[in-house]
Amino acid sequence: MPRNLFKLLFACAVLSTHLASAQNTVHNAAATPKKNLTNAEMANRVRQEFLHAWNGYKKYAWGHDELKPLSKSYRDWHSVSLYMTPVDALDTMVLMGLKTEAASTREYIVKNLSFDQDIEVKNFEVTIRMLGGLLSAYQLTGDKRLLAMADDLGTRLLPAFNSPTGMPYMYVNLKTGATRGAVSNPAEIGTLLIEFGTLSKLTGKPIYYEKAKHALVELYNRRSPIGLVGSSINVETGVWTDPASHVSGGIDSYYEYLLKCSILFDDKDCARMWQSSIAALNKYVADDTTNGLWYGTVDMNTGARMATHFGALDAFFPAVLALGGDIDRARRLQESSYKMWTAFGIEPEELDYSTMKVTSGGYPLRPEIMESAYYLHHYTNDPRYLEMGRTIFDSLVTYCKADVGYAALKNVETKEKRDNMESFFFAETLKYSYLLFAPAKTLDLNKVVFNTEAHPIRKTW
Ligand code: DMJ
Repeated sequence: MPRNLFKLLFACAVLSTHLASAQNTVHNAAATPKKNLTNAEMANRVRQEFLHAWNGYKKYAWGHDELKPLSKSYRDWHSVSLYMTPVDALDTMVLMGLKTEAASTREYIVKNLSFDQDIEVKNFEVTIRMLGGLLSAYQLTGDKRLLAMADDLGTRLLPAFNSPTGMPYMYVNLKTGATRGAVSNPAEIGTLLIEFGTLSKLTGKPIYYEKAKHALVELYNRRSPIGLVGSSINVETGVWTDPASHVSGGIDSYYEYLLKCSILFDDKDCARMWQSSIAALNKYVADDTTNGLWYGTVDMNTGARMATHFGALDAFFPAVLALGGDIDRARRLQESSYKMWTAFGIEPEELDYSTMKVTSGGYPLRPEIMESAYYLHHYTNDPRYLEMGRTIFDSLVTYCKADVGYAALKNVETKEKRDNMESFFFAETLKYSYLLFAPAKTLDLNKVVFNTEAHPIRKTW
């Protein structure tokens, strides 16, 4: 990096830290929607809001998994903390140029985080947040201690795959390897290969790739005759226990990883599985209505429509469609997601798109709609997606900003806040918001693949 540019970035980071320490000023300034900010000003605004949330976490929840922003306390997922927020947030800090903060957070994680704990963790959540976060931070910083920690974590998660089918159990104990949770779903079974595969490539240990790939193939092989998967499956018997097929939570990132693993690993099986899956989704699950394009719920065996529901989680799909080259459907679906957002001023967890009535009204600070705006802007350069990003970010600040950190909403119609700030707010929501407005050179989307928690992985093999 040229010296002057380095100095400039450093000066920006210092300036942002100073701005964030004057919390009240930042709060009041940012609460007013800013219509005419340049992209650079928007990126800086996102960075200030990151610091507002991060400083809240540091003050009231440091060393714990998450900040509880309203009660100004903290929440740990288990009996000991796994430093979920710092691990999830680290690569966002690096990308935002917050060098001092990133360096001290990295040091803290390396010195304090231990996976040698007698706790039962959710394989999927720990893989996408912790393994993904450690691997991406390793690639961005070159700090080999992070790779060693990822390797240790990967080894402790491997017993999850010891089911009769090879599809992983939901839970695994990090110390004993004991497993639990035979009834799982496509997202939890099929969203592991980016992380486990990358671990294999970076450590030279093939077992991680093999286990995660085998699980993905076993799942795909149980697709229905019309090419769809259901919502839940028993990993011991391989029998589906819920035939509802959609692209929402519980299935979503299974499809995402078929495509992304075909790109990241040049894996031809994944490419083939993606091609046949997207064809089935577009034939049966897509719902082209007078109210726009949506993806609803159908029976995996018959294709019969079961529900016309779409929600905040489904809003990741335009990004995947765009990455897969289907810009037309990506654009149309993003318009539907945006309609869902603007109908209430902020998006609900789920609505019925045939009536536009809310069926589940919370908003846990989800990133997916911003992720899709970022992908679509990258592929089309259309200012429409910057406009969307501005509106979405303005609503976030207006409705979710708390005195300390950011808070989820209990109900998007009343805008009542909930005492919760998930780590994905740092890993994803703020990262995609920043990248949408930051100069393209901050991170070249053509050169990385984001895991489903927005941790960018570079193909160095
Ligand atoms: C994240 O943990 C991941 O993006 C996951 O794939 C879906 N849910 C959350 C964010 O909404």
